[in-house]
Amino acid sequence: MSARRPPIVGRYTAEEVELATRNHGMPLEALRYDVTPAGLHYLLIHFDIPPSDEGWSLGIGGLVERPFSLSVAELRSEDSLTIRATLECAGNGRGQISPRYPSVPWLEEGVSTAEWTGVPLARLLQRARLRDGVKEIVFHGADRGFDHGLEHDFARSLPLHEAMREEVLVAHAMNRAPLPPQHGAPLRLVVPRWYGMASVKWLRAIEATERPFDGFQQAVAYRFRRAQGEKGEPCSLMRVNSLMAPPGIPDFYTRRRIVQAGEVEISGRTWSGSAPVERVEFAVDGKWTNAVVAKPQAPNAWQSWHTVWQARVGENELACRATDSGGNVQPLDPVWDLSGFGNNAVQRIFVTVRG
Ligand SMILES: Nc1nc2c(c(=O)[nH]1)N[C@H]1C(S)=C(S)[C@@H](COP(=O)(O)O)O[C@H]1N2
Ligand SMILES: [Mo]
Repeated sequence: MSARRPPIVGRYTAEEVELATRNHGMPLEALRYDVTPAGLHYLLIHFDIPPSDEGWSLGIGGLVERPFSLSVAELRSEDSLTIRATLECAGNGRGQISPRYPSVPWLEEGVSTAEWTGVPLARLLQRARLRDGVKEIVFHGADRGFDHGLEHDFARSLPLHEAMREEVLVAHAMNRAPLPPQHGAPLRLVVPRWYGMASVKWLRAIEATERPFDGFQQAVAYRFRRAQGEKGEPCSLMRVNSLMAPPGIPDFYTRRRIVQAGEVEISGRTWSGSAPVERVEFAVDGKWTNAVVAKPQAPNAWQSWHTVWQARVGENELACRATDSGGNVQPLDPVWDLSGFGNNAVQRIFVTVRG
């Protein structure tokens, strides 16, 4: 295996820019939609989008009594469930950390919400009859490439009890239309509440195992680490987070906001994988006040929040910060991570208020 890419400080590299153009984020004005229109949903594609040919089938095997496979048509004809779920990339916020890991340099736009339609994974696993001793379910994607010099298909696993959660879906539709190529056509896994890497796209095979999966994307990537060489903790549930839609109008190049003095409606979204969000605070130049947080619109989707800002002429820094019912609160500054995972530091927006 070749060495880890060393961290970088300063300007974004050509490689980071190329990754960022392939993997666009959600424009923050799209926080206005309960369900993100498919074309505005963020993207994270490690390798290439694989072709989804006519003969695609999904195999279910490994440590099971009755292995079987399903065509896409068969999967579509099953009773289905539609779940509204927020996905966020574990690397969201990486571009704000210094030194940063050379990868997709997300600032804060690697998050979106969609309606996913498909078959509960648990139903397929029950049909295959898991044998005693199964500990994990492994999901194999059809996309292949290299990382750290290691050639592999994108693959991830879930502990059995997570895989059996009723809202974990093998999805064939996004926002009531067939999955687009970039979001996993023809089939993908959707694991609500977990960071996005768990929701394996271009799903080809599901495998029950008795041993912890040691694939690259499980054992090497997607672990929180403070130092090189540490084994680290696996990324799982999304950390508590919030964003506001930038108010006013932007300057084209700097994206700095220009706002008219007076009452300004501020609104945004908030989410946490482990518990509903109870509180969102809004700050102007470091002075915090409580905003109004709406109840969850769906159990696995972001919540909306809003407040009114009395904007006076001048330069201001706006921020927002969420606390979930488990008492988890966003940090004021990024917490450093070797790979830039799990940065849920508060969002800051610089605004010029004019008279
Ligand atoms: N097969 C496969 N599945 C994948 C990925 C991938 O590169 N290949 N990227 C993962 C990551 S890191 C994220 S954040 C989500 C992004 O899903 P989206 O592109 O539909 O928003 O897909 C996950 N599933
Ligand atoms: Mo991701």
